[in-house]
Amino acid sequence: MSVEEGTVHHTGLLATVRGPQDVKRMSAEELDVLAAEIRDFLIAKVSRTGGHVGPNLGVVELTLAMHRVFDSPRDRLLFDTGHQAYVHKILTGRQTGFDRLRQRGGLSGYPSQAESEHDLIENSHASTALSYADGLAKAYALRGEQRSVVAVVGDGALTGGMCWEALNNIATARNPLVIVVNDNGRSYAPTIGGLADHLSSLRLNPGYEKVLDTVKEALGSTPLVGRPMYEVLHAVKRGIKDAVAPQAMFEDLGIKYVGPVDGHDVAAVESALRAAKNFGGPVIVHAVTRKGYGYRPAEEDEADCLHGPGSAFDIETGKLVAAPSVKWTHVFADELVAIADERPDVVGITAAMAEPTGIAKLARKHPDRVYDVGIAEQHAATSAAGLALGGLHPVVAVYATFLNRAFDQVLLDVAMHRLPVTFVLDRAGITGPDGPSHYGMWDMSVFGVVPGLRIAAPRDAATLREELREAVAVDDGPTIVRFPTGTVAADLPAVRRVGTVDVLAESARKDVLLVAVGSFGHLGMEVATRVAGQGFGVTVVDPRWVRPVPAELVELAAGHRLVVTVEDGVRVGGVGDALAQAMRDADVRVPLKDLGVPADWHPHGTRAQILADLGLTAQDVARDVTGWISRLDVEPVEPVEPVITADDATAPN
Ligand SMILES: Cc1ncc(C[n+]2csc(CCOP(=O)(O)OP(=O)(O)O)c2C)c(N)n1
Repeated sequence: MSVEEGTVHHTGLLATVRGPQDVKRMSAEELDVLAAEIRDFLIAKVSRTGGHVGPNLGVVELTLAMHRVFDSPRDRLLFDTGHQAYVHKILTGRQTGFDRLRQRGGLSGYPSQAESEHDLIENSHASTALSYADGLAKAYALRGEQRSVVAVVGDGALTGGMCWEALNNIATARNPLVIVVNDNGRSYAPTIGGLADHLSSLRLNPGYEKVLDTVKEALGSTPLVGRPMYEVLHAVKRGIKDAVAPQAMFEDLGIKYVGPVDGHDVAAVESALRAAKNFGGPVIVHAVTRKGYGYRPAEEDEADCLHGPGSAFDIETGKLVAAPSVKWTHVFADELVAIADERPDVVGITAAMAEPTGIAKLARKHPDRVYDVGIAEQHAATSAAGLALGGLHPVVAVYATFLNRAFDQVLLDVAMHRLPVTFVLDRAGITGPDGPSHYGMWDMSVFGVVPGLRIAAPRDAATLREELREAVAVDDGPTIVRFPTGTVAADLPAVRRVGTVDVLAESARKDVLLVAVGSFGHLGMEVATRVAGQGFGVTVVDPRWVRPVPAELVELAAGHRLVVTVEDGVRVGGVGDALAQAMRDADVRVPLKDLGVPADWHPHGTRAQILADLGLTAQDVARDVTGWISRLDVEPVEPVEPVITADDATAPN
């Protein structure tokens, strides 16, 4: 029932729900009211914190039905990606947590074992739930435990290869397992690909309503107790086959198919789930839902049905409350279009994230030169290799955390073939409210080991444009350009350039070489001023290209008494580690301290909060640097030396 229809008389039912057992007791009428109250609750809470509002509005009835049919936590409910588990959280005793959703110390935006025994997998990278389910079902079978395993997977996540690897195994293992396909036709944007076409042919077929009726009749009129499931399924199958034959694909795989069911009809979903539960083998329940259901701004949002506003939004309009600002993504998107206008060989690839990565801008200008491959980062990398072999220069735009998936493809399919593919990693480093799985903090370490791969970390809009151009000019191997989330840093001009390295500030005295990676340029400047205040001379450099380590960086290091690196990535194998190795190789015996992100699971919070927790603020770094240089028995000078910056160098006399 739609919130906006205003027809629901709220009774405070939601407040009485402390666990799944309270939902099991409710009548059909009460469930309607509860669904409406959940929608109101979601909209009210998420509009204050930001979060995945659209996907969760779409799974209200689905989740209610799941908790009525199965006994969580004994039965295992797995949510693929996990961004659509808010309703599950609401029904499992976590309503009060929503005031601090995605905030530091507050409720996670994804399932979390620490929060509840009802949460098992914390994946948040798409397309994994079916593999978890396969393993769980095998484990319960081997241990002789009677527990149901239920995995909810979106049509978007189904475009990921892991799902198909899992289905292949699930079909062979034949263990009882329920796969709920939450088919809303969307990833962020409409889901692409052959599978999506197949599902949507079913949804859009004029016979769909008829099919739904047939299914409802078949399921509704069939006494489920005492009647073999296959008869039910066959009845359903016959009904559907007459209309659109949607089940062929799954049944060809050897997995029973129930559906399509109206995913906003609790009773219909419940019947299908009960039937599936009792079948005793793998079953797919195909539920058709609407993303953002019951909330007009989400339903009408063409871009992504309010998939996941990052911060507070206005309930009336669905628009973000925060004033718009120029993001790193926008700078990339504009420059890519400019480059593509000049270079017909430049094409774009996105893994189901055209708008969030900015590649949509290129798609609007040159629609035939952008490929949305679905949530398939591995395929994106090797398909890019194919495009490059075919004479093009692909730009693959992904969030940094998601390229981890494609390590082997980048290594062997792209780099070993010395192919000119540029990977643009948005949301690199500490990102914030999405928590540990979304931090793009591994890229410089993981991809740093790939032979012939060059990595750039721009510090501001000007260097992002410049380094992107340098990257697409490379024609003998892959490149990565990585930048963080949020508003782009103000341009920070260099005093001079040494090789590829920008010197951002320097003083006559060469005590400390501070290597500020990427967006830490501004932090480096502030550190230099603070440390100069203590009487030590600091040279701040931005290497621009961090892999391979620029030779000039090693030479600069040799001219100082201490080298300090600061980076927005894991320390192990990071820029600091790489520079230390290069210095050892060159017999440069200047001590080096590397600051960065410890290889650990860092909780969610704002980017600023997490960086502060890690001691990556100008104040903390300045204190560290001053302590380290003092301990090297370097005497400070009085009076304090001024730091020379580009502003000074260009200031009129
Ligand atoms: C490997 C990976 N790539 C990209 C994403 C980003 N992402 C989060 S949700 C989503 C769309 C999921 O669509 P679907 O599974 O249909 O769920 P819906 O949001 O439509 O309910 C994407 C692309 C991700 N979580 N994991």
